[in-house]
Amino acid sequence: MKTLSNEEVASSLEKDLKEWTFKENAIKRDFKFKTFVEAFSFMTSIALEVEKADHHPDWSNSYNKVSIALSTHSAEGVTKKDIELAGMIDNTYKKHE
Ligand code: H2B
Repeated sequence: MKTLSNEEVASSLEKDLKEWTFKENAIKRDFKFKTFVEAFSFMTSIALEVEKADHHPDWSNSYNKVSIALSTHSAEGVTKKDIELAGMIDNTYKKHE
């Protein structure tokens, strides 16, 4: 799969993914919850979906915070799959916040 150009990534973020930033060849967003259980339940919902799609986030969790970076490792950059996954993650967040 081919990577998107910097301009293509920037315009996708501007349009639908306003909370995401583009840095270090990945798109990134930090999420915050009231509790660890809420953060972990958000991650669990995402985990089941990404496994089905066979496209996985790079992420970390600290108590009630989850930091996510998306890139396509095999393409060494951001592809359409990452933009789609960011949209799915935002929708999941709306159900969990
Ligand atoms: N996730 C991401 N983010 N990038 C990949 O290149 C990738 C992946 N490759 N999940 C998948 C799994 C690959 O390893 C399997 C074999 O399809």
